[in-house]
Amino acid sequence: MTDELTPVLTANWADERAWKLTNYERRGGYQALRKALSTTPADVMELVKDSGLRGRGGAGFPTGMKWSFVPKDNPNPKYLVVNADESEPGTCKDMPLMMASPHTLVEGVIIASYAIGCRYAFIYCRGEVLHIIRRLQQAVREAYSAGYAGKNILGSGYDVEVVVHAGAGAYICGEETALLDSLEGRRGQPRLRPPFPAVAGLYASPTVVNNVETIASVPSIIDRGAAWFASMGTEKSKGMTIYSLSGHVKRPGQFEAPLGVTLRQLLELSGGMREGHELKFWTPGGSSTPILTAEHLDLPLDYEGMAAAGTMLGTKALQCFDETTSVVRTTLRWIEFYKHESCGKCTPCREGNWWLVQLLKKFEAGQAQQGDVEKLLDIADDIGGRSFCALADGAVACLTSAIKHFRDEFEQGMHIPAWELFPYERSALF
Ligand code: L3W
Repeated sequence: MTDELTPVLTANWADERAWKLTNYERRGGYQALRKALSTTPADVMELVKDSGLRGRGGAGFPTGMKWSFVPKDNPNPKYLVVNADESEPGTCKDMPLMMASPHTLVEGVIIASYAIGCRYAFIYCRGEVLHIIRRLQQAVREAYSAGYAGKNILGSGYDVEVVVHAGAGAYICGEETALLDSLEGRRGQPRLRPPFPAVAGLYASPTVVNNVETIASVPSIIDRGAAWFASMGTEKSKGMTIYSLSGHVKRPGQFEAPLGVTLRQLLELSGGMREGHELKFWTPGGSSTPILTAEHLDLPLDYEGMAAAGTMLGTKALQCFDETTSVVRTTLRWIEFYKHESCGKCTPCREGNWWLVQLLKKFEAGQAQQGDVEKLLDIADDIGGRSFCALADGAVACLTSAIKHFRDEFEQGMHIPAWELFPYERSALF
């Protein structure tokens, strides 16, 4: 965004070697850590609270408040776990952040650990992204060698061990409690909440689980102050953030902007929709958030603006589809993803998504019958709100919103098989 206050998180991405410690330090890296260590943990927590920073992983929970839930009188160790298991469809902000500037995250981890009084911090990263895991490990090694991590950090007397952990590539492990199960060495499946991790998380001990972008925002807040951060964004959605634009746009990619920017403004930055085509529908935060249409181009992309439109800001993954896209087929692809990724623990999610796929395939093949739209909605109603975690709610959100906005396409004949639309491409499709 052209706003002089941003970019912050993406500021150095164009520098090919921004990931090196020396380059990070040259740009003022780890000064925020020095500053934090010269104050009390309570001061750091208060600053983050005052900044208005909210979780960037999807739910937008106030970060400082989450940190303050960690009980001080609990004798167990306290843990910080960074959720770097980014896998929400369309979401691609944490991976480039860790690749381009891993030290921003590592510095944030050490400051956050100091604030909550934790001595063991974990970065739980998707197992498939080996290049990012290596980059993080390298950054953590550099931080140890320079005295920013480990024992007696910068002579302050404060110790913290930072561990990079590779997951095994399951979407469910992005759900915070399944992630904790996985980190403990078990099969990743969600736990019932409460208790929330802040009270009983890793090894049943107080654990703060925060998204990569959330923690990476902390050094700049310490460095430039809560008022600076709060001067960006809207009344209740403060600061800058990274939006991922993908789909039928001319220049897909990551765009950093203050919260509250509109999709119309972001589309200008990404060159607009591809030539000769128009926006038909889009997701505000990946496929787990109800879809919107061209009518919603001017809504503020913040937590409140999206809630008022009946959706969620989520991970800010703006997938834009033009008028050539079948909403039925897109929904089928998404539900296939959720069916595949359902951990199977809750029956409505495990069985319901399987049934939705069977039925949506009938729509795609043009074989759906009278009453099948109602059947889809009925199954969706049996899934949403009836499972341990948000995977099931996310799965049905794309379907019910697609029916809300494009019911005619489900009821009429746009569900034409792909090979009838593009007869010569059949072999490429299957
Ligand atoms: C202590 C309380 N802590 C809430 C904490 C809670 C969590 C955070 C938010 O799902 C969303 C979901 C996806 N005492 C607390 C408390 N907390 N009350 O606050 O909690 P919650 O339940 O609102 O959300 P969640 O379960 O964390 C996250 C949506 O994000 N999403 C998914 C993204 C997927 C990825 C990925 O790629 N891995 O990020 C996208 O939109 O649908 O609604 O920490 O413990 N009283």
